[in-house]
Amino acid sequence: MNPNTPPVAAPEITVESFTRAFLRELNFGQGVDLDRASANDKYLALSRAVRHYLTTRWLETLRNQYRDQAKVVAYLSAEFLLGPQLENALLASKLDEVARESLANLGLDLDEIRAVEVEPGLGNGGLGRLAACFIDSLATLNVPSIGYGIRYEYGIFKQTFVDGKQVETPDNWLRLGSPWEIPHPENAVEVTFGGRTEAVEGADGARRWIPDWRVTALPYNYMVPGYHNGRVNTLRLWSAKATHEFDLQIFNAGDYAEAVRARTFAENISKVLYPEDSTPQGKELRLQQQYFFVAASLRDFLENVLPDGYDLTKLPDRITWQLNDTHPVIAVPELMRLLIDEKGWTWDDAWAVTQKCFAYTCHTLLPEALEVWSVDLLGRLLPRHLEIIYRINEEFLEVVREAYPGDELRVRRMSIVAEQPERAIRMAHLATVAGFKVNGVAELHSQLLAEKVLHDFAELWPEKFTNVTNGVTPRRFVRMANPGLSGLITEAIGDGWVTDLSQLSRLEPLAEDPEFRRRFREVKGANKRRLAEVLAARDGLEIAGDAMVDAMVKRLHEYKRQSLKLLHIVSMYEGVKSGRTPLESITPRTFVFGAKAAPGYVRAKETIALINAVGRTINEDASLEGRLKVVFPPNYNVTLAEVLIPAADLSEQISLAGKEASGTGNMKFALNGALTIGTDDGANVEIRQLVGDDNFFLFGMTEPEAADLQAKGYDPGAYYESDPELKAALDLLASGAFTGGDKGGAVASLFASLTERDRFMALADFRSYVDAQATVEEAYQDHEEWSRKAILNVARTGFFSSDRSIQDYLDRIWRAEPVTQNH
Ligand code: B1H
Repeated sequence: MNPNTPPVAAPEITVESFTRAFLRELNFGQGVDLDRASANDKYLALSRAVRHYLTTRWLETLRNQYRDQAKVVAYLSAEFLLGPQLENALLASKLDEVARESLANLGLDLDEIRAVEVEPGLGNGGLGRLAACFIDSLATLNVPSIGYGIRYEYGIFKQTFVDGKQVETPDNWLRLGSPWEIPHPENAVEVTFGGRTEAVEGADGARRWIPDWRVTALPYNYMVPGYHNGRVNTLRLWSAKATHEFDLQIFNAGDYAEAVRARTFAENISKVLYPEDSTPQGKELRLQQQYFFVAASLRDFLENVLPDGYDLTKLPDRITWQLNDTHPVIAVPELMRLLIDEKGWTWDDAWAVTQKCFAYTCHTLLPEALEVWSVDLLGRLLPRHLEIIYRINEEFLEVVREAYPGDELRVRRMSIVAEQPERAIRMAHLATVAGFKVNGVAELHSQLLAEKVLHDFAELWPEKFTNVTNGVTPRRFVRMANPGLSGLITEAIGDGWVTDLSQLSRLEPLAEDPEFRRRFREVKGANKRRLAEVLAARDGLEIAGDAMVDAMVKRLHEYKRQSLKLLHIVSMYEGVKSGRTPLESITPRTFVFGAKAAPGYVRAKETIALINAVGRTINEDASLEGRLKVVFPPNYNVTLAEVLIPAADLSEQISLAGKEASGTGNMKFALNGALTIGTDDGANVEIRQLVGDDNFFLFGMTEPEAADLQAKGYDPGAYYESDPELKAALDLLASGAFTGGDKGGAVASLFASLTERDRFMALADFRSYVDAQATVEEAYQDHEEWSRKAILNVARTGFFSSDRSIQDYLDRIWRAEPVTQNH
């Protein structure tokens, strides 16, 4: 890039110029007149017009970045769950009002056009959404950074229900065109796979890798605008293309069909996101995806971001590669390979630099979620990397042996190479050995990481371990999702909170102001009516506009315990039906579920079917007079979250203590004025500490209590026998009352799992959960007091901004400086 290119002037922001820009895109970009334009035409034209306004800033950011050569944070993540882009771009570029007015002048409605957007679902859940919040905050905090990931052609599957059972269909999100991406074929790089290695004479550690197949990684750039600060960072997502070699083969080999098959094979790499949240499957294609995007990203940084001839011994001054879980950890041996085999460095020099370039974020505590690659597979796909990992391990184990002479048991525990049940590479160990920092995602999680999952490593290198509690972007999840509340807050304390969420604490005195509480309730009420409208239009679901909204939205997983929520609902229902609970005593409540199950996760799918079955029975039971309602809109995604969360009164965060690493939905709900009913798990612990015990409904075992019970031997039958309400609820479920008399299938299977061998001990927490729910009922009766608590939740949870998380990463891990844009 020529740094002397004169900057392009930013287009003027006026209603007239915006209208012209929009019409130009409609006429010349889409080739249609306004009267003939489809909704999608308008959406694409509007998006491109907005994009143009941001592009000037983008080019400027890139130019400054090149000039300043500042340290860059590269966030390597297999998932970025971005959510809809248009509104965020409008907000960041201050175009929201202008666009609305200019469209209105043309007789168009901005919200109608926005509704056309299909969100890029390039992530599974919390981990992918966290990456999206982080790049938003990095841009807003003026940190030079790049997100690197995969441009999956199909994102997370679309969920539908057929007879209440989950059915997955492909998410063809690119079908109608994606106005937010710009392909850069000139920056394509090749990534190779397979083959063998051979010796290179006289080299220290170097080997030659003779791969046997290759693909082209084609980058697509996405803009990541900071909020009102003139910075636009880049998210670079890679798409796999067959190389020209494949085309030549078509002619040379004469086997046309085989050549086309090979093309398809290569392009499969970025075809689809693996829909597993928390439980990675050791599939070959997944390892291909991981190496594909990581190899392309490292090469891109070294060749396109660094200036020609950059002295790579200074690499740690220019970059931190943040590893979002173990998915990109193959980057470690890849950097070693580049330095040793391609640049001719010695092993020791390469290792010295590599160790300073990577930091690792762990997102889990579940042993089954820790990624492991069989040596057989890794050696077949990446033979050179396997050799490098072996040598890293050898040298590492020497360090261990030196620190703990004679402790071979420890050596085996810590080894990067597992021997049982098959020889395999433990990616979390590799990341911990190579990373200069390892962090968990909430206080409790980081503590348990150091005490349990990575205990030996924390003992050896205590200074390596740190915590960065997760956060969420206040732009998307408050400012955009909840315009009513945002207006109320801004009126009270000004709009500085959007980029400094700690200012929400200034709302605290207003919790005591009856007028403010009234207006707060008014906003909540309007948000509920908006939710009711969306659910009616989207799914034909009907909910009351004024009932308590009790929401449990997150991936379906046993450890999150949707089944415990279900038992509570069944128990309430059973109470009314058996006459134990007078109907009039029940506060009208709408239970809202949102959850996708991994397609191969049978128990999770059975739970979905049962929730739908119970919901149907309750919703159709006229004797309840509509006081209880259960809705499960299919295909919960970011778009729906933005409507649901602002409408919620109660946030369900009920995982078994010690299992949920952090949670981020919990933060979004609290910030939007829902009270939490939750266990002492993940970031719930910090939420409760901040909002105070009076404003949080705590229940269940603590982590040490749960660990204790597990160790002593958990006997669910004892709970079933000794708690008549629990027994009645379980028996009602087992009787087939919700499943048309069917006592087998999902009913029998869930019953057995809860009463015989539940790893997540739902029955042990049932009593305390149901009691806490009774407290909720009581508290909700007192509207004034409930609003007070809800406002205090908002005022006291400013800590959970992802801006704060990013500042913590900067202080504790990256040591990179923000670079101010002159705008
Ligand atoms: C989280 C994952 C995850 N932890 C494997 N681990 C995946 C693991 O494709 N896979 O194989 C995908 C995702 N996701 C979540 O991360 C935690 O469960 C949450 O507690 C946490 O809030 C979130 C962000 O840190």
